[in-house]
Amino acid sequence: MSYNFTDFLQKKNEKNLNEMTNQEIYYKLLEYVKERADEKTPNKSKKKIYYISAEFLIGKLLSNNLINLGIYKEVREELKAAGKNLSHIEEVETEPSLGNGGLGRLASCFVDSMSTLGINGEGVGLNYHCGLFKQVFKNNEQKAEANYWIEDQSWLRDTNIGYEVKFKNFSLHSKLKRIDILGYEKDTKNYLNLFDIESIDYNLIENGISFDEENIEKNLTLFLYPDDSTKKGELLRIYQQYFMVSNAARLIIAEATEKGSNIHDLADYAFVQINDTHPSMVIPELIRIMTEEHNISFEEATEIVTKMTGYTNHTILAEALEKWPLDYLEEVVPNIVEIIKKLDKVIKVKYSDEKVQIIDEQNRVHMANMDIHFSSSVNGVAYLHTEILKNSELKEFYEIYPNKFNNKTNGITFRRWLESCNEDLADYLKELIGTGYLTDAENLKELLKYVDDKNVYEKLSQIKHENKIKLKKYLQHTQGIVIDENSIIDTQIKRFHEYKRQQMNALYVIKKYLDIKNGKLPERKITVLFGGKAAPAYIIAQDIIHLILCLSEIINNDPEVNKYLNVYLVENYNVGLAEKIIPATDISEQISLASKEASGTGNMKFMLNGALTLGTMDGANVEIHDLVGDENIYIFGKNSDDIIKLYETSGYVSKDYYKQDGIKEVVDFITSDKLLKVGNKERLERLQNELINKDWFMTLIDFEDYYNTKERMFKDYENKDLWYKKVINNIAKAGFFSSDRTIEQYENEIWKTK
Ligand code: Z15
Repeated sequence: MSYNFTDFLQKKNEKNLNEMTNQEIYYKLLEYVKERADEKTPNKSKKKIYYISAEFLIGKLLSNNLINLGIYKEVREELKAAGKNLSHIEEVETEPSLGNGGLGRLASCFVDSMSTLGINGEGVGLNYHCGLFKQVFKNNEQKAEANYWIEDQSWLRDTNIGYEVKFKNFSLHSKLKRIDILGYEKDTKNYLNLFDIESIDYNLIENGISFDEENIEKNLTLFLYPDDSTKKGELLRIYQQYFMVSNAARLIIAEATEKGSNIHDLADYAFVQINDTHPSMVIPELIRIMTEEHNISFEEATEIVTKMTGYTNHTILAEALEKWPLDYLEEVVPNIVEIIKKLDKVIKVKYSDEKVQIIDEQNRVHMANMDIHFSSSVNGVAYLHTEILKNSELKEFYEIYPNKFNNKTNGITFRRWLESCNEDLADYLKELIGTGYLTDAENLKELLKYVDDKNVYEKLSQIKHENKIKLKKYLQHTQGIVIDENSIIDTQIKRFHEYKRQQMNALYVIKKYLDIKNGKLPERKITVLFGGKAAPAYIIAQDIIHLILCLSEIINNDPEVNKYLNVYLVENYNVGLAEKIIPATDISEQISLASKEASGTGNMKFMLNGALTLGTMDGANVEIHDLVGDENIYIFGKNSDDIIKLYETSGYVSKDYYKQDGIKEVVDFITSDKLLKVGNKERLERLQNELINKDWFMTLIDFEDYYNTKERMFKDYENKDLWYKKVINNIAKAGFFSSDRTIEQYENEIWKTK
């Protein structure tokens, strides 16, 4: 049988475990896991999936790999016997933040599920040397620092695979690095393929995350773009995208040829899933290679590529849909501009509607439009989102291609988001219903036989309490924050964006503060936790962070208030922090303006870990509501039809809401003396002005309902039986949100590798 970690150390003539530092042990575990991963064989099938994505927010890999190898507990016991603590060793690992948020984390859950299901499907992306910036707070503001993650030893493996990528003014040689993606207790594995350039120049970094943007040959993979949703037409991004897809196209063709493809039949060997528009240039690039190098006609190449690609849309925010000026593309990759123009002609001949054109009247290339015309599948990421795409945002396309449109509601991997992050809950669930839920998540429904069992309520509440204590210790140790484990924990963790409405939660905090000052005291102490980064170029998002940090300073230091209310914004929110915060949370804030959050995936993680959702009818919240029923979720606010109508008629005037009793005093507080004393006048005034005179994401329209619904939640929390009955219902129904289910749907309805 296989050898354990101690055997491995002996074989390598290492010191005894008890003589090693945590750091040394971490690096030896890394080697050991890699050796164990070598025993697995890559999945095989004629057709292979290439999930191309500019982001893979993989998070730390040690514990996940140990779990997937089925040796987590065994290793922990070996370490324990030598007086070592696995959770301290996990702290040594640097987190690879190769993604901004939901889209990147989704890609990582998907590669985990593809491996677990034994699907021959791999990720393809870029090996950024600095991941998403490290967030630090100074003077109640966010500062961005470079975030290196690659060390001499890491999960990356070198390969001798590399290709030449031609840009207008120079060529670059790539080299492929790989990370093993182990399925849960499988003998097979897949790779995450991350392309890199041959030499990176760290000296190009100037200050924080600013760097010399000229020297593309030395900086192409230096940084992950920090903009989530608001994309500016920067050349470097085009360089990155083309580098990624040109390498992907080469890899696809090489692997297919190896298996016997004559390229005319490439669609039998490969399917490309395009994750948002960032990899869209793969379409013209594949057509280019086929026509220029394989003697295939433009018509045939187009047909093949259309058959072998699918596009996933992740947003309806217009500003997030990439539109590259033709000049920019001309300057970077003239070779594919020719192809794009030809594709555009094909469409112009067929359709006169300006909305469906690839190149618009201002000579901008609409990447999504190209994807929709020249791929065989277009999917949204939650039921409501796909409906909005079909019926409003992409209506004109839906009329042309009704059969291309389909929905794939997002999911999360339960191995990381339950088994690994909430071991006590996972173990307890196993006691109640066995281990089946780990590979067939629908088994969680068996929990329903315990909905009325008070012993189960008691145990679940104990586990939550323990998780709060663990979070408290961790935050105290790493950030100097001391949370109260006896308080109700109310959490909003996600990127800062106006549509996600952290500002509405901040207004709630102000109202609660004023309530307390006026003698209206909560029954139990409330801890409001925020976490998230704001794109450095997104001023209002920075202002919202500033407001929260100022509120936190005032409230946590006010002895009249801090007995009842604490507010914290954790620094440098990332996957690792999410894994600690989610299991300790009671209230999951999912309060985006209806119609704006495509899906959300944090909502699913909280539900699975025994928090109740306070949310709008948006994204996947709608499906959570359908599954658990009205009585097990707290829904408030206007619905998406109302909101879409308001936008169409310009019917929302924030000032009308501002003037109302109960709202005015709260908004006015943003520029009160109290706040100005700790804050920056310009930022606070700008934010207040935005709320009163613009409020594009309609914070004020939902504020009253939000406040009242939250109050009802606090009241219900005091009735433990009532609360935990809802919690059990949520966990039991969370099976639908396993990314295994999502990937099975992609496989059965789009990819068809089997
Ligand atoms: C991103 O993380 C998402 C959409 C985008 O257009 C970009 Cl650029 C980044 C998110 C959505 O906002 C979120 O609702 C969704 O759950 C996630 O993608 C995964 O689909």
